[in-house]
Amino acid sequence: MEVAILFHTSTLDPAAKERLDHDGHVLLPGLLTDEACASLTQALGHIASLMPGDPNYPPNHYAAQHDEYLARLIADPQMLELARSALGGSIRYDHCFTLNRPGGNGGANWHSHAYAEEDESLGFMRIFFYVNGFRRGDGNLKVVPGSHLFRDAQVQATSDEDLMTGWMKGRRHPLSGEPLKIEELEAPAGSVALMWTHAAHAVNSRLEGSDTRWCVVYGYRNPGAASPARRITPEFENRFEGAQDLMPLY
Ligand SMILES: O=C(O)CCC(=O)C(=O)O
Ligand SMILES: [Fe+2]
Repeated sequence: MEVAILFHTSTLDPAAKERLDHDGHVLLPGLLTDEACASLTQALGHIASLMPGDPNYPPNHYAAQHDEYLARLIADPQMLELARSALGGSIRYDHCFTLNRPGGNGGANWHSHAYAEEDESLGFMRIFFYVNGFRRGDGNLKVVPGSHLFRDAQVQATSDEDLMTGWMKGRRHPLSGEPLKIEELEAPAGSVALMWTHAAHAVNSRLEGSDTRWCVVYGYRNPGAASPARRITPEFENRFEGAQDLMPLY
């Protein structure tokens, strides 16, 4: 299979890296090429057609194992360059989830994700492909800049108000000293978002009548700790060709 160029550029420039580390996320508008968007739309539609599937290995949580194009992206040289420009040289692949949200989808409550809470030298990066983007108020991602620096795997709230009166209350951005605040993102088609795993985030409902928001996330991390997010079957770990070094837990 011929795989087209994925990104227009695959290095995170110093300003983008600075924003990523300061805010916990960075949005890279229009990074995906049109060819990649076309292949991704097809692949994400393919995963949607396999749902719900095996409850133990649901296709959306093992997406790369169910689609050849998504599998190839795990070790795509541009993908690895982007992941390494955030994480440094030593990385492992962790998971590939589809996050397709059709019209009327309920979004996601506020949460963060776990990895190596006690060891700041170990990072976990999520790389989201927002193939057809999103507008504010319609399946958009929301974030709290600075929240990743608390390395709290337990952030939870069912509404913005809950988060503001709960987890956010009294907390300040550890670097700027400003009170934490919620930011609603907007992403044009072809956008990629990078996010450190401990960042507080949520997703607004997709409006009834909106088309499906096509999205896939790839997780990469520095090896060194157990990963509760990891979704790789033993068969895939052993048979994946071209990325053997990326697949082990440690
Ligand atoms: O659907 C999204 O945009 C983000 C979903 C999410 O919270 C995640 O994958 O960790
Ligand atoms: Fe999440």
